Amino acid sequence: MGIPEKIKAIEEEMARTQVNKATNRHLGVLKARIARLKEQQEERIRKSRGKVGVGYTLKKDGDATVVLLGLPSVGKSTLMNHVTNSNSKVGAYDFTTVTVEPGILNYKGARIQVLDIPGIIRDASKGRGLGRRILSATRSADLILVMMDVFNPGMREMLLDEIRAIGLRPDETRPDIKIEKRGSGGVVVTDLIGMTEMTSAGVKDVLREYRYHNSRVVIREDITYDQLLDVLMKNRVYVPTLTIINKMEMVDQSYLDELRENADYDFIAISADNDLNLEALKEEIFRKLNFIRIYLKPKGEEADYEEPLIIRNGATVEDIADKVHRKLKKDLRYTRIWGPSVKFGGQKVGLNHNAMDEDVITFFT
Ligand SMILES: Nc1nc2c(ncn2[C@@H]2O[C@H](COP(=O)(O)OP(=O)(O)OP(=O)(O)O)[C@@H](O)[C@H]2O)c(=O)[nH]1
Ligand SMILES: [Mg+2]
Repeated sequence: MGIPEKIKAIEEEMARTQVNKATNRHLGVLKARIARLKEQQEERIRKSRGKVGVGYTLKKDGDATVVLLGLPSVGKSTLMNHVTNSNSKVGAYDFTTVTVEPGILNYKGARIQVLDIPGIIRDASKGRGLGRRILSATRSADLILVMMDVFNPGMREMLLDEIRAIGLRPDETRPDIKIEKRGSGGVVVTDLIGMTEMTSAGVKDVLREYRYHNSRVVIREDITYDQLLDVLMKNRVYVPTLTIINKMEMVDQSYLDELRENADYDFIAISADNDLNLEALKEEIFRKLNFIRIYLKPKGEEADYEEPLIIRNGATVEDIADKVHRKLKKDLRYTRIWGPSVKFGGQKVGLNHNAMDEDVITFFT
């Protein structure tokens, strides 16, 4: 039996199995088997293709990368041209854009890379339209702009499903799970209190499917087997989204009000072509990207409060050093910080210290 047949057989078994507390454990194992088979399948495709046709890899540039995801003709390229320095082709027909077009949006001192990609249609993840290779550009996103126009506001879930199918987890955070591999002792799962779906025995079964024979597992959240598998699969990308409804000038305010009432998501309405709400959109992108400002203070001098270094929240001293200069780390003796991330001004910090907004930092080389 080939891999697709095996997957199909397991899926059929899952469909026959009723979902309840007693079968959850078994379903978890079946899900794990499918996940492993799919990984093997991907691996084979990758190998057979060699270097050509592997996911779209465009060099990351700027302080963060955002990707425009939407059906054809919703106005992605128009928006791109109105907020960045680039000139992407615009047309009144579908699939005007045929490749990934990069541009830079400068806003409040941040350089944000924007990727305009071809329109995405249902089953793009299975190769329809311009396909999977294009879709894979979304994997490099720090934020995904899910774009629709006023005529098709219901396509959001379809678009999210397409990126889920290639391993993205939009608007989810990585579950709080720690797995330590050990030399012996079997699989030890710390007590799972208040879990809705999972049991310790089920977690053990799933881990065994994943060839974790000796390991200690700590789970601190009520999660599902699917979420556990996401962590085991490693290639998952957890990414926030921002929804945009374009061509707002085509409808009146009451239409938008009604849409806002009925939609199960928040959105920002714009008209890319008429520059309506684009400043508000830029602000929202900036806010969603969670930037922090770091003031660099050269040794023995005043800090530079005029031009802060802009970096994503969660950045470490190491990330900042790398951003200041590629080779700085090599000559770095120690680092001192004044500001919100330390207990006292001038505190010595290590490379993996997390910086906070408005920290002042001095590198001693
Ligand atoms: N009325 C109106 N039309 C717009 C607006 N923005 C873009 N358009 C038009 O919509 C059509 C498609 O625009 P594009 O920017 O090429 O759309 P796209 O999403 O990049 O399309 P693909 O590259 O084919 O996926 C063009 O005719 C644009 O002029 C808008 O705000 N209002
Ligand atoms: Mg386009």
